Amino acid sequence: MMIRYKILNLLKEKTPGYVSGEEMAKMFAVSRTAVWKNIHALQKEGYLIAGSPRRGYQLVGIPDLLLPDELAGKLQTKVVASSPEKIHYYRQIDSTNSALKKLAESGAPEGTIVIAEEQTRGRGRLGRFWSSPFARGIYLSILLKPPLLPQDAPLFTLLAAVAVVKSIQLNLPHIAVGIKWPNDLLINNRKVCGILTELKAEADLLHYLIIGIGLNVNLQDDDFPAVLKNTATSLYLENKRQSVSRQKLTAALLQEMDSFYLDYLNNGPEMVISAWKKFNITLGKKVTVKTIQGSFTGRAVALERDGALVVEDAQGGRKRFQAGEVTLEKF
Ligand code: BT5
Repeated sequence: MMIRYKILNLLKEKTPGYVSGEEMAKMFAVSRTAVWKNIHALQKEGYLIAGSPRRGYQLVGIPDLLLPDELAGKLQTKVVASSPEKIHYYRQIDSTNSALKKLAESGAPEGTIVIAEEQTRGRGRLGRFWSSPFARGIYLSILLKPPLLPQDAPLFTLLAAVAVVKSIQLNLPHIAVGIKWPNDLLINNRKVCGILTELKAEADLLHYLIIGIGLNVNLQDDDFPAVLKNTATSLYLENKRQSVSRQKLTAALLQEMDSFYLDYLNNGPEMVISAWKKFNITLGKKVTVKTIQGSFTGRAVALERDGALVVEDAQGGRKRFQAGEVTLEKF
């Protein structure tokens, strides 16, 4: 373990007490300057560490940042973020999906994740943006390499959606989150989470999938750009303006992703599909699906095993969609 984290663990153990620089230097067989430098590095990561010339150092606060050391300690996953090396953490990045793509291209193992406190170019589908203010939301991407055909990949957007809903339920059981096919999570009809699944594949071979999740956790009114004021929400706003622990929620989300994924590998898509059906707010509704080929209005009647949505028009004609933009129509 890096000296930095040894120091951190020691400070945690002794909280609210002090540990002197000299004691740490002896304990870890380094110079006092090295101790000071490592304390400084921890402070830069966001840990609040007070220093007193006579008594030493004291850990005063752990920030609600998604620091790998804090996350790794909360996880018991088999694939997703299953070792500290698989967690790539940035305070700021253009897009976690783009960063993970680079890692995937250089051979990163399955379960590697990229997580950031802030994205400067967070992406939605079709070149749209994802607003990602610092330390307010969860912006993370997960690399998976399931043995399946490229055309089965859309199911993974649904898998991520149910994992997010479950993790919210575990932390905020009173909040009702609904899934709008294929990739939106809504609370009271406002978007709280979006999912962007990207892949690299040949005709009949999937190389890898990158699942990007953007979840509005502690965003307050002013954190949203004006264009989203009437369409977006956050868990904070829906939770009587009480903050939610991003660390706990992220850990729960990674844990749920891992267990749904393992279940998928062992037993097929049934569990994902039945969880999706339970939380969805799309089936049975009148919908308009827009795709590049045009738009189609009808009733959403079924979800297929690969995640495709089946819509039936007034004449009984059925159409199957693997992707698209859904508007829920009022009856
Ligand atoms: C999505 O696209 O909903 C997928 C969003 C995925 C974001 C994650 S964050 C981590 C990872 N790294 C990335 O770069 N991306 C992923 P779409 O269905 O196309 O919706 C995009 C639309 O949602 C935008 O055009 C806005 O209208 C709206 N939007 C943007 N930011 C939002 C936010 N924070 N909350 C709610 N709505 C938002």
